[in-house]
Amino acid sequence: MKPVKTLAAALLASVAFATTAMACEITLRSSDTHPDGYPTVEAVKYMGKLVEERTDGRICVEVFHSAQLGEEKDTIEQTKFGVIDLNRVSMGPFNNLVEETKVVSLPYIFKSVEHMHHVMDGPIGDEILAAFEPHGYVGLAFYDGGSRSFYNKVKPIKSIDDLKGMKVRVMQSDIFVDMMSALGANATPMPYGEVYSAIQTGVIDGAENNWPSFESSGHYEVAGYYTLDEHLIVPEVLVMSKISWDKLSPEDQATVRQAARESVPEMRKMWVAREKASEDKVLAAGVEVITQIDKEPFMAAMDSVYEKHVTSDKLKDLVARIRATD
Ligand code: GTR
Repeated sequence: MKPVKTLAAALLASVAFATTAMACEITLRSSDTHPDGYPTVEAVKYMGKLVEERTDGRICVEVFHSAQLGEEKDTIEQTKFGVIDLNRVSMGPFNNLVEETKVVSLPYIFKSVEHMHHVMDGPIGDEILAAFEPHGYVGLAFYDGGSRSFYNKVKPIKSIDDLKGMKVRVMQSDIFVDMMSALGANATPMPYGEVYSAIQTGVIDGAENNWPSFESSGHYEVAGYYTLDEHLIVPEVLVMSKISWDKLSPEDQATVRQAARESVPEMRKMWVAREKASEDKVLAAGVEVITQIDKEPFMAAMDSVYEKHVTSDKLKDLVARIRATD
């Protein structure tokens, strides 16, 4: 009798599954480079849950984590063409497309994560979100990306001199290439997914990132020195393809936008917890963390980066307003 019961249960389950799947009239495909469980991935899932509930299951969100849809630069392109509907990426790879994202990718532009929150939660953040639209994207929300610091496999970086001549991977944006040159290092821009083996094989000496990425990518296994110089606080962004957006009714657009907004505080909570968990894991693995570092020389070296990249009146004004925000 038992197998029959099991078969009946399986049949029922598959009918239930089919009903749920059929109920989604629209499935929004969302890309993320990070693995399942990472705060950005979970935040978009949370947003999707809200959207599904509020549209009675008509609109669903499917998150493709672990770069299943490609590396960030490629997915940004595919999002423009509506091949990918939603995309959670760093602002860095957007620098060459949306000029305004450059200001929040500048080294030491934010005094702290709190300062970044104040700026991105206010009118400047709204302005930057709106700036995506003429380029084929609808900016929905900003997520946290902590502070980025240097790690490498060669030696502990205790001062700016230790960076001289080092080969350091950066995100694919000219700002970061110039940042490394200003610090006397050699920048190697490359996709995130290639960094682990590049460090392992010695193509590069190291890279830079926040605690959760340093840990979840496994980079800490191949780069044993982490220096908390915190040169970048780059917010992350959730965008939607304008093509996919235009297919939604104004009411559904409002639901998506609101759900994205509501995912932000959830994301921040998850981020704080993950930062701590990642730090614990990295420390337990024996990585040497350099905390006593004089940031002044790093900051002073960035003048040339600002001179080169903050050229238009629009960007100058944004930088001045960010600096004037508490
Ligand atoms: C992470 C960020 C990713 C990606 C990655 C990188 O901190 O969350 O979106 O930009 O850094 O360095 O490429």
